[in-house]
Amino acid sequence: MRPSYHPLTLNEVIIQQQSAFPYAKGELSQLLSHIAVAAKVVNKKINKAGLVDITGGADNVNIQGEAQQKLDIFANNTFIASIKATGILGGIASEEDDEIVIFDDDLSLNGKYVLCMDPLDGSSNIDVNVSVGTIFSIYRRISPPGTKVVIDDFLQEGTKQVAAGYIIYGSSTMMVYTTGLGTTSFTLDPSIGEFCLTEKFMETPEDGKIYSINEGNYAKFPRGIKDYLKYCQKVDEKTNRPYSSRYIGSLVADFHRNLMKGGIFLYPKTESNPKGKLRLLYECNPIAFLAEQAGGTATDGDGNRIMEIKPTDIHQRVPFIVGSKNMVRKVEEFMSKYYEK
Ligand code: P6P
Repeated sequence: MRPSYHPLTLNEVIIQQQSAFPYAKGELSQLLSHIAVAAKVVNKKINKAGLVDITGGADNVNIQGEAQQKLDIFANNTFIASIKATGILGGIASEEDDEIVIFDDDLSLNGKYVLCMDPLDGSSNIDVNVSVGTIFSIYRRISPPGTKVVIDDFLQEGTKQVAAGYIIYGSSTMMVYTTGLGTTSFTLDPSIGEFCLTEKFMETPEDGKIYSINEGNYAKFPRGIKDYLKYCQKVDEKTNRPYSSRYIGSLVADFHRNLMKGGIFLYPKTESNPKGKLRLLYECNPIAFLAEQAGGTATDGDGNRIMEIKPTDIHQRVPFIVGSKNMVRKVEEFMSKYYEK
């Protein structure tokens, strides 16, 4: 009989789900457990960020042209080291590395999986103590085991993901992941150093009252997005519109709130950025997988399901609309009036 104070840990839940998982002989479970270990190491560093010289820029710039924060580099190195140690992965595509990182040791050459990750998303918020996150996505490789992984192993549609998740370093540190058997959340209990089960089979409300978008870009939004925002802000004769605008500028934090409460996150295309800002492989696809597994939807605003977009580049950007099913549908309704015919 389990003592009532001891909730199920991440490892226990993974093993439970493992038995229902078609083809993982423990590798996937081991991989998720190693991701959790790296997350604890990064979490510890983030929690002390204000006290040690680890915040602020690292005086260089990543492929996105964004100033790399010291914690970005620390997180990237920590996740790569921890995941490589499993020997299960053939390589990694990371926001912080221009090219794919190939693991060519004997063990990893036979690794069955590849991983895409944003090691510390929203890192520009670190210095102002706003929640940040790690986002990851796992695929089975398509190139033959025993060889080095190749770029095509990473350029798979999001529907091919075998697992995806994020860690949110917020008022508490949580891991939310899916292996296609629903979306499950865990909360780190620092007193025992374990991620403990919080919610299984999360369900995001079909409707919500929150919209999350950087309205500073309003002038450059497509007509359909402007129409949707006016719809949200319009005061209805009978009742005030119930919508609230909530935007923290950290994808994981904005998405996590909307996943729990219902809502929509939008990073649409603009005249100056027709592909939007967010990256398909290690931001949009994993978040889309989690959203869909919780009953939500994710599109590019032009009627295309995010997880069906065929990637052409590991750092490819796509417009991103994700959240409560009926809210995404409403955006698509407004946008469809102006689809290029
Ligand atoms: P903007 C953080 O840099 C990030 O990649 C996401 O976490 C976040 O949703 C978005 O960019 C914020 O972008 O242009 O609104 O500052």
